[in-house]
Amino acid sequence: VGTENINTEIITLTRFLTEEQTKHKEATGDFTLLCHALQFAFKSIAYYIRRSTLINLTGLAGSSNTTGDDQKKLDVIGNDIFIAAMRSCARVRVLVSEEEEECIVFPAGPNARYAVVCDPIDGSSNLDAGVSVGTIFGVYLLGEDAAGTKEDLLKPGSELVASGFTMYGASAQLVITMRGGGVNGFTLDNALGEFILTHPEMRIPKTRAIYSVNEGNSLYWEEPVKEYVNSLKYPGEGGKPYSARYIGSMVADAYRTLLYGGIFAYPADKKSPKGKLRILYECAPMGLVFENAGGQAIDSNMKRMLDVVPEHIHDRSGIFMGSWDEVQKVVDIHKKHG
Ligand code: AHM
Ligand code: MG
Repeated sequence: VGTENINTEIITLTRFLTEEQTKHKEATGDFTLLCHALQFAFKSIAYYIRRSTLINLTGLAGSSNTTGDDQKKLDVIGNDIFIAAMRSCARVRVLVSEEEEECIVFPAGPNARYAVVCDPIDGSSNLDAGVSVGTIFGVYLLGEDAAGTKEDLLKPGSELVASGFTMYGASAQLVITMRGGGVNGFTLDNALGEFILTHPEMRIPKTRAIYSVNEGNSLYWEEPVKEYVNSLKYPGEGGKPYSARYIGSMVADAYRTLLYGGIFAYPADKKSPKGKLRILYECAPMGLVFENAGGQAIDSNMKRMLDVVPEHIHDRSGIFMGSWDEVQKVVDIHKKHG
């Protein structure tokens, strides 16, 4: 191997964050430290997922979470890892996790100015089959007068300062975006133990003939959703039907959609009138990623996902997100139905 093939100027997440921090004169370094704690949580979760079959971490923990989902052992471990990381960095005041009924409040401190939302292991029904799952996160900056309660988190996604996700697939892929910024993708190099910038300035293709939805729910769909999906499958004279891709892990379906384009949907329907996915730690963080990559994310009322304000921390919403043109087709069909 010639030395010219060795890249000695790789951009690690640590370097990326340091460079971002120096771009912002007003930055205190608190956000950077918070991100370091986040990346440690991702690395740990990735490590346990990879080893789960070997160290008896498959299967149920024997408990259920707030909404009655059976918890997997890894759901419990992922949640504990995430909480410990957020507590120990001393930059977080309030944490909402899918696995915790109430929000977790950490001690007040001069630097604990952030609120974090997370789904530690999303798509955990896929875990025991070795199929990709992910962690979703969002970060809010608390106001000076914030009391440090869950009310501080009942805000629209447009107020997120950063969000993203890590997919634990063939490799661990971290995607992060900041408000008003671009979307950057990193790959975990297991040997170095570092996330390396491999997908700078990600842009979602404007259009692509791929749809991703649990079609087993079509019996319960509202008319416009049925019509929309049918229009993809039966495009009429000379048209080519769309390809279907559905993993059942939002993070994995979202990551593919971000790279290849197309649309991911989990609409509200007659069985789940509020949808399935959670606003605070699933829909809003994804909304910011998709918008910042040049796509769209909307709810089942055709409202911008980032403008939806949850009333409760675990509230759900329907969601359509993906390539700009693909999501627009959903909007147009809904408009027609009035
Ligand atoms: P979870 O948070 O309990 O893992 O559920 C969320 C997951 C998403 O990752 C995925 O998009 C969806 O549920 C799949 O649901 P379904 O099995 O109804 O298609
Ligand atoms: Mg989830």
